[in-house]
Amino acid sequence: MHHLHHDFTTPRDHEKPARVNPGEVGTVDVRPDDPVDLPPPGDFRKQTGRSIEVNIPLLAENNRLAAENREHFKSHGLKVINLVSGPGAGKTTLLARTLKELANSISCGVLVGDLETDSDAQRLRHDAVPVAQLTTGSACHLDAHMIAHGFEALHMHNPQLLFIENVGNLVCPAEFDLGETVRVALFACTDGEDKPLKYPPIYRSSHLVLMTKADIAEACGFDRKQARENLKKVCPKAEVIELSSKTGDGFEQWLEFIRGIL
Ligand SMILES: Nc1nc2c(ncn2[C@@H]2O[C@H](COP(=O)(O)OP(=O)(O)OP(=O)(O)O)[C@@H](O)[C@H]2O)c(=O)[nH]1
Ligand SMILES: [Zn+2]
Ligand SMILES: [Zn+2]
Repeated sequence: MHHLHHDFTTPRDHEKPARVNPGEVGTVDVRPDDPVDLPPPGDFRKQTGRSIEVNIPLLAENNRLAAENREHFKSHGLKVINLVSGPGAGKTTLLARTLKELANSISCGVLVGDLETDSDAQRLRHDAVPVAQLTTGSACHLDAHMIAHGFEALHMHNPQLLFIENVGNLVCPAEFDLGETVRVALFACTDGEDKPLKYPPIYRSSHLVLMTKADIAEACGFDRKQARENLKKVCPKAEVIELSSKTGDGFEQWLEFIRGIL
């Protein structure tokens, strides 16, 4: 069941996001107008009843907006990749390298979500690509409403591909459809082989799993056979690609996957 800080995310409709051009990095503040504070320790029992009440309409509303996004993207011929993982699995590093490989031949845009800072957006700066940082404040995931605002800010001309880097979180992003074409989960060898078994929904809801940081798998004592078996149990249909954003190993397969959805 979802917790209290998911109460409501209302991007500030009155604040028109600044227009972000290729080569620029913009920030779109999508934090709720009325953020709900986390309850102090020991106080959570008082709060749980409320979180259960708000959860159902919240997700239903998100699903409705996600369907709208999907229609909208489709009418533009735009494909959308939603990257999800726990914190630090390598989403930004992967994206930076991916943009270097693709951005001069494919018209790309990027939305990147974090609670605070635009440091990921700055790392993704690219001459040919508009990049907007979505700062969520307390929200531990992106939702469909935030994506609609962010996409508006990007003002993409003849866009072909939108990358979304979700907030680093192995739990909540699984439940929030953004209207994406495909969802891609990153599973770093530094995460440990057991993560698919412990956090099934994020992997189960993904079309592709990227086993990242392959260059340091050995040093981590990562058992890739076990990891693949665990993924098979949880998401038997998902494609799995092992890669490294440092060395570029496995990247051809990943780029092939992307070209395959365009
Ligand atoms: N060795 C190695 N390190 C990597 C690789 N990809 C990312 N890293 C490192 O892992 C750390 C986290 O990478 P990020 O790309 O910031 O991860 P992230 O998923 O975007 O993190 P959040 O946005 O905070 O959730 C950084 O120190 C990266 O340099 C890789 O393929 N190999
Ligand atoms: Zn990142
Ligand atoms: Zn949460």
